[in-house]
Amino acid sequence: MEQELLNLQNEARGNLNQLTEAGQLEEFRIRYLGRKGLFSTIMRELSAASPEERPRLGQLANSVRAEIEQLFDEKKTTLDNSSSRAQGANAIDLSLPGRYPERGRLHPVTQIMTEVCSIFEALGFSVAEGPDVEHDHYNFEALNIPAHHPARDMHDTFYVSESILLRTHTSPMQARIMESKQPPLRVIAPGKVYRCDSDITHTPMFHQVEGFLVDTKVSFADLKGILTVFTQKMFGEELALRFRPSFFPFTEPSAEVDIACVICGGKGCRVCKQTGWLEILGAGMIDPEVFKMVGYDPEIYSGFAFGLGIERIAMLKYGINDIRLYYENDLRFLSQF
Ligand code: 2NL
Repeated sequence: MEQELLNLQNEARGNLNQLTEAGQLEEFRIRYLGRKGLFSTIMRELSAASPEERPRLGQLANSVRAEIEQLFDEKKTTLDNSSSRAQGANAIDLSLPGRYPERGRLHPVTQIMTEVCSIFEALGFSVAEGPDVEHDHYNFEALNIPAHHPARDMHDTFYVSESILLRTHTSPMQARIMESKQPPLRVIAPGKVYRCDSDITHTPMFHQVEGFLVDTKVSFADLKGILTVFTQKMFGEELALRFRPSFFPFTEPSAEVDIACVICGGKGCRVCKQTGWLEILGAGMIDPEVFKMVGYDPEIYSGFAFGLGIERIAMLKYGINDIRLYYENDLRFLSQF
């Protein structure tokens, strides 16, 4: 047994010396030091040794095991160190292709906004931007919305103070322009607007483009012409269009403009609520009261105005069914546009 122990010691030393990778260590441990390993097998023979021999053999066995364990630990430390150093060197693999930062893109609302603006710019309109925080006068008064009009209800408007508010539409900008410039004018006002409302078709902040044209002898036919060109450029030349009578405080007569449903082509579906039509904008001839408010003579000038919601246009164009998706910042949604 003594010889066996010494042989095992020699063999283990030699084997351990030849190990070059951390991965081989476990194999060595199982073979020599494991519960069913060579060392344990020899130890089982200890019980067969004579009582006089047993203490000496036991001591020898313990010291052999201790030595193998110590050598094993030393080897493990060396190999672990060198393998982590090797990994460190490999952490930068110069042969790999570079990691490109993902290319960004414009938000779908910004894309549609830009598209709407460029269609009107091509028709001779200039673009005006103004403050989101407005005076009550420009948001309501100048647009012929009197003090007790439902649009002034606290539920719709975010008030900053009694007479300062977050604009509920972009038309205050148009009123500012009319007040400071003389016709002829063709202007669009894109931007953010705010209403205290939130569900699958409303967010408290959304985007509008409103526009107006003022000149002498502007007629409803001019309004129809401009808006027909716009909807055709936006949704396609073939699309049927209809002007439906409506009401806005700042225009008279007023109309809502529908396009044939882009989903079902006019047959009736869930998106158009079985009507075959989708409302895409509101418009009308500017009310003489508005002209008086901004100091234009309604006997000389006439004009039309229109307004559309960008989120809604993008929803119709892309078939999006929940407006809140625009503002959740989820790249799985946003990167589709
Ligand atoms: C709608 C309807 C509209 C305007 C907005 C406007 C009015 C004046 C001057 C300049 Cl007096 N702009 N805006 C006119 C008619 C309708 O919007 O349904 N918008 C989403």
